[in-house]
Amino acid sequence: MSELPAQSLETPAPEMLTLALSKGRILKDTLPLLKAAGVELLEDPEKSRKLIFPTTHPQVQILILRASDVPPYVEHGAADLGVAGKDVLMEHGAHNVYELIDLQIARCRLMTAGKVGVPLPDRRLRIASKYVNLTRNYFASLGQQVDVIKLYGSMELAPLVGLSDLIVDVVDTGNTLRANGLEPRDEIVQVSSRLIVNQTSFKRKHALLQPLLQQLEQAVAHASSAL
Ligand code: PRT
Ligand code: MG
Repeated sequence: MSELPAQSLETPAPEMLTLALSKGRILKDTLPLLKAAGVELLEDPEKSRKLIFPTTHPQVQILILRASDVPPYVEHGAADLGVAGKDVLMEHGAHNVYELIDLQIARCRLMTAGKVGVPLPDRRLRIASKYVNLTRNYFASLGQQVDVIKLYGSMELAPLVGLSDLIVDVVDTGNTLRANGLEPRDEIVQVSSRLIVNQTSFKRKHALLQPLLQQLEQAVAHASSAL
């Protein structure tokens, strides 16, 4: 009788939770909340070229992605959880995910903006944005057909050089708009970052997720009561 391979006698690998985050403000503001839930990074992603990071929690690992790539990773189950701005979620359309917790971090406002003091022309408007779906939906909700021009950055330049009449972008202090001779016009939506979870992971990994979600919710409540 042949012996069982040693491997099969070992306990199965523990179930893992994979959380997708983006560098910058989301990472910075999410870390204290994770810490309160017993999850700390062992290495600073801002100083590393790695993309997968283990944590002090043996069953939690963190992926570092571009902000706009977080929803597709969670949607397709490559990450169980993710943190993404409401702007990014509205643009992507949150398929196959639950938006579980408003983490109340990375707050800003999604706005239209145009050149200071310049009225809108009496023709079909041209709007430049990286949020093309969101922009189209917003103007459609006002009954306005517009031409949307997709840009990947430096939106503020578009009205200055006549590429567009308005831009749609997120605004925090308004300094970037002011520095470029632009002014905020209409607020589309207030933005904060949300914890999203893949729907299948939510069911399959419920036991592992539940305590983490509870601690995160408490940390958010504690952080906002301290404001
Ligand atoms: O930078 P990258 O192209 O990789 O992606 P990203 O810009 O989407 O990521 P990141 O990390 O810059 O932003 C992540 C999320 O933070 C966004 O999806 C928002 O939900 C949220 N957030 C909060 C902001 C801001 N505040 C913000 N001020 N995202 C971007 N900005 C930028 C804005 O685009 C503009 O260029 O900051 C500038 C305006 O700031 P003020 O203070 O001058 O108004
Ligand atoms: Mg950015």
